[in-house]
Amino acid sequence: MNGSMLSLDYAETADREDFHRAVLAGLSARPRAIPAKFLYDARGSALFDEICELPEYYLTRTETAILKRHAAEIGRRAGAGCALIEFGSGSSVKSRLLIEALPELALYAPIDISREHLDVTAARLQRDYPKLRVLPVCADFMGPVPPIESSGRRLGFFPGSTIGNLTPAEATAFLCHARQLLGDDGALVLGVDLRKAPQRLHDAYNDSAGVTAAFTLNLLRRMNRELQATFDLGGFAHEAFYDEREGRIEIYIRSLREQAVWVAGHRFEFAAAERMHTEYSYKYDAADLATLAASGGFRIAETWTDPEQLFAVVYLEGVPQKEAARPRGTLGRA
Ligand code: AVJ
Repeated sequence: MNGSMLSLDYAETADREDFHRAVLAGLSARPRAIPAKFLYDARGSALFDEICELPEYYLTRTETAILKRHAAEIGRRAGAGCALIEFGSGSSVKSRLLIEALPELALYAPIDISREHLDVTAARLQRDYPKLRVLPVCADFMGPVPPIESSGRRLGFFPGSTIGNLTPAEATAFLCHARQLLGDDGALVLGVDLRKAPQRLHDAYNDSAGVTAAFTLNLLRRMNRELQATFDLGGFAHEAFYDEREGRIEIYIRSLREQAVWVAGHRFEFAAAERMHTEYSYKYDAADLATLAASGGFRIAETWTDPEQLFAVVYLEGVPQKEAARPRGTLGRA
């Protein structure tokens, strides 16, 4: 990593101990569930990059096309000298589009839970943009983030429909948190997958090459490796379906038979056909989006979509505090 690059670290929220704790809690809960953020170890991140290239997985290429088409407009809206803060940056491919479109960008601060991914990506960006101040922040963007020093207006970037992994309550909590971090004059560029024909959604999470299945089941491999677990990879299957009423894809790991597994010295029994939840992927429509934005103290300044209306990139502006609806749960409850 670049020796001169400063970085901020809140990694205690993102390490092996956190995984250990979450897995034991998740396997003891009913129904069983493991948080989606743990899908992204080195192999999981590589498999996700592969998913993004699949013919069925339209999300990444559609969002990239929207960003390309409207990057200059985003740059004009944000204005000169702002600081770009990315939530869950992964390999930062899309960030380059904004970095190049934002005039006199003062800072690029990618926040990511995966230390290796973050360091590699930040070093590469620093090399490609030697004059840009790059400040990698290792943290879970849902939790506390160390103070980031920057001048100018703050522009948040949360692409990829990562917000789709969050339940509505979690998405609201995220937006409130982002709103605080970005400040009163802050803005947020948010990528969201839209509601569409169920078959199209089903195919995107059940690709014919089996990459999505490998991505989901990698969680078992990770437990075997990091938590001395004894999962038989052939004894479980990936399952993904679209629940139209809820407007979300649900993803599970299903046990193919009755079996017992050891994880970090604890024994867990799985009934035949019992499933373990790994992900939600919420799909939005215009009304959902407006409600979501307002619940987090933002208003929608602009919505850009592709011609097929598969995906949306929205530009959210912070609603000045006095006008803002208070975050849910703080009113009338004290
Ligand atoms: C990274 C959360 C946007 O929900 O589409 C893709 C993750 N899981 N295929 C999504 C995912 C299975 C992805 N997000």
